[in-house]
Amino acid sequence: MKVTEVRVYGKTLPKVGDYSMSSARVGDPDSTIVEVVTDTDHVGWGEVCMTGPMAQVSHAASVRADLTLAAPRLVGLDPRQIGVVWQAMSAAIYGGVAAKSALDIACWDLLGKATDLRVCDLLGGPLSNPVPTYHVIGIGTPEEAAVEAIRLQDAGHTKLQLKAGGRRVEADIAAAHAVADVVRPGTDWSVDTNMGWTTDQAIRFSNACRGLAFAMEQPCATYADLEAIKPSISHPLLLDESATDLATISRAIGSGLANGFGMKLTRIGGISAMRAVRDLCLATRVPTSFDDSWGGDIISAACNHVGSTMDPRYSRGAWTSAGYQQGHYDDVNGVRIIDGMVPIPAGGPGLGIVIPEGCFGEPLAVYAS
Ligand code: 0XW
Ligand code: MG
Repeated sequence: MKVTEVRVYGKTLPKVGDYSMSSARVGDPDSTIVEVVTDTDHVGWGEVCMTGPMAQVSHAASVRADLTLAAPRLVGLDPRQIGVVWQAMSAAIYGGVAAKSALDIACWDLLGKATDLRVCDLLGGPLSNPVPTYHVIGIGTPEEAAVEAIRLQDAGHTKLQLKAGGRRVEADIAAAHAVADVVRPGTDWSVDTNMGWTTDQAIRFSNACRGLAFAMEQPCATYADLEAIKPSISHPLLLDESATDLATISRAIGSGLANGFGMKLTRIGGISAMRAVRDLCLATRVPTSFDDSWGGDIISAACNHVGSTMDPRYSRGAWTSAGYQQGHYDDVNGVRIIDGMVPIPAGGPGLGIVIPEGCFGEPLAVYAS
């Protein structure tokens, strides 16, 4: 099997409802999809989609620019040899990990199709199906947060994330107490500011919410900030945006800084890197989620497949933006949240997602020999 062509598409994902984080109110994200075509007529699909230029370091234009360097390197390679693919991509561009991650995901899709195995089977087999996910409560009033927490738990969600930051910390404190009053036994929850607080605000927040059973996700912007607040907070600390690579993740575990992670596949290297994070977190019994910033059925399926193979005791869930947007690429097998859980897509080997002809219109770019 050899790659003959790589096609890059853009797809706007119309959002449903409000989705606010400390740094941005999410609009209609612009997703980048890659189609890797082979000489055996197998096709692999990958995707990367940022919520916008905040709070990720990449965005649609930067990803597509990075693909101009990384994508041509796949032409002529055997996509099943994913280590060889990474070597070739990284010889073309040192950074560009989000673009490389999308191509990595397409190669795993192809490996599955070539072996007639689902991605989860290639990763050791599913330990969960359906796979737990978590749902976000956006930034709002205490009453709004409590009402949404009740609605989500009534819908079967047992993992919640309350967004905070970008306003007076007293408002975040009030919202957290309001959610705490309605969280039911068995519901795990976290408060995530997407780097939005100063160290002072994070410490004040934790002190004012002492005894409330949530974890704090990425309360401040930098790894050093998180180290600075760690001795002064009374809540478990989850790293998200600071968990930029396996070395940093390993250091955060080894030092005891991290009590868990909010991981994004395309921030660290796609399915290949997320498999390594899964194994490290399993070995050290540090829970992690299996997320990405945003996206359609392809990236949601990739997160779901990897998340399904994690020991459930250490899975914080595989997030999908499916609950916040209209439609699917694959109307039959697309990623759906059912009672707070996400079934593994059943459309066949690889990611299990079947992309209809013309789904993404004309490609933005085509790379061929
Ligand atoms: C909840 N997410 C995975 C989706 C949004 O991009 C934000 C992100 C997070 O955990 O920060
Ligand atoms: Mg987060």
